[in-house]
Amino acid sequence: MRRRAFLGLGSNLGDRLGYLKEAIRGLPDVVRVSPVYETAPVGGPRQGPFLNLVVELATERSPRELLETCRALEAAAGRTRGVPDGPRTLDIDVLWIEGCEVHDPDLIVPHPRMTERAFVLVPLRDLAPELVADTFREPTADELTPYVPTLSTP
Ligand code: GSY
Repeated sequence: MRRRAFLGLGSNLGDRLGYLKEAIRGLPDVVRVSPVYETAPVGGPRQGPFLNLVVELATERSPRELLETCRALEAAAGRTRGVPDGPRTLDIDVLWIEGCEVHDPDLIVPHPRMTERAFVLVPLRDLAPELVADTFREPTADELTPYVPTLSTP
């Protein structure tokens, strides 16, 4: 059965837009891509700004298959796992999959921190306003203020 699913993508190292574009090319079953936002880093050491976006899929892949695809794309982008929450060429998180809940040590769906993160909620709301309003929470006016989509489209 094809399910609606959302992935959150971010990059703050090297050719940020290039890494995001390459990842989108490598993802299966893409339906739509949100605008790209340049966002201040949340957590971790001092580091440069991220480019963030959300991708919608209509997919038959399982949550674990999606996680494996995300990890493979991160590795292909040269992602290294050094400093916790440090700068990265590519980060892909499985955010939400229609009708699915997963509570594994290495995979929790819906993503447990997504409602704390305006860099997820804002582009997700662009694609699925009803899902954000009904299932998660609307970003506040203060959170929305710095969120101006960049001119770049992946
Ligand atoms: O969890 C995703 C990686 N990440 C990000 C991000 O993608 N965007 C912003 N703005 N801050 C972040 N901090 C971390 S960790």
